[in-house]
Amino acid sequence: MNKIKACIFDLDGVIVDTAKYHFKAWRRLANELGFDFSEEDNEKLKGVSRIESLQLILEWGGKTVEEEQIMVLAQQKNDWYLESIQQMNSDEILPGVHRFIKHLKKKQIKVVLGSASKNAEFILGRIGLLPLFDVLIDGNKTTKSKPDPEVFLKGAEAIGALPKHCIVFEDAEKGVEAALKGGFYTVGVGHHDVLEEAHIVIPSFEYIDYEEVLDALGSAAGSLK
Ligand code: B16
Ligand code: MG
Repeated sequence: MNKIKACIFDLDGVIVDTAKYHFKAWRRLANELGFDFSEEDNEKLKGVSRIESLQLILEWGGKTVEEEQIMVLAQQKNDWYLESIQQMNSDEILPGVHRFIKHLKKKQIKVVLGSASKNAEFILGRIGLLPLFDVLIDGNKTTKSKPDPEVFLKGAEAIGALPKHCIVFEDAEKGVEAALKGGFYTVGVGHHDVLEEAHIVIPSFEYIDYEEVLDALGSAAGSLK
């Protein structure tokens, strides 16, 4: 296996579980517009940008709104979302993530964020992980949504590494697709049935260490061209 120079982490669903806060805010918006949507539907919003999420939700509710209303509704949702993440703290870091990232730092592997969220820096600050990241690529620095690989390619470029020397950790199907398209070693974090395209899938970071990930990737993906 090639020498790995960086690990690129998605945020929501990999480092923290903010999906529940997104769901609460989107559902409140949908309810105000006179319809509801399920937690199952919410799954389809993982890794999807704010505006595209809104467009999907409006579609599910059979609503059409004026173009200028789109930004107003997205802003309203974000205000509610921001309210609920104000008090986030390090208790919300998903199990094993902090240990895993600290180990990468010791090994001098670069730690990069590759997230669709425009609130990523704020969240990393709240949970105390911001100082551990070498580079942040988030929704403010990208123009194309996953499954486009832009967010991960920009992350690799920022540290001067080729995709084949980076590992991407992703919890969303579209994120896994993006990482594979970009030519990265790809680790799905979560359920195998949703993430089966990834080179390997881990349920979480709780019982796994970096060397085990490398071994598993070496057997599953070998050397990436
Ligand atoms: P914001 P990720 C994504 O983050 C979320 O999974 C997705 O549900 C959200 O709509 C998107 O960020 C945009 O977030 O409204 O905070 O800009 O999984 O790519 O880290
Ligand atoms: Mg995610």
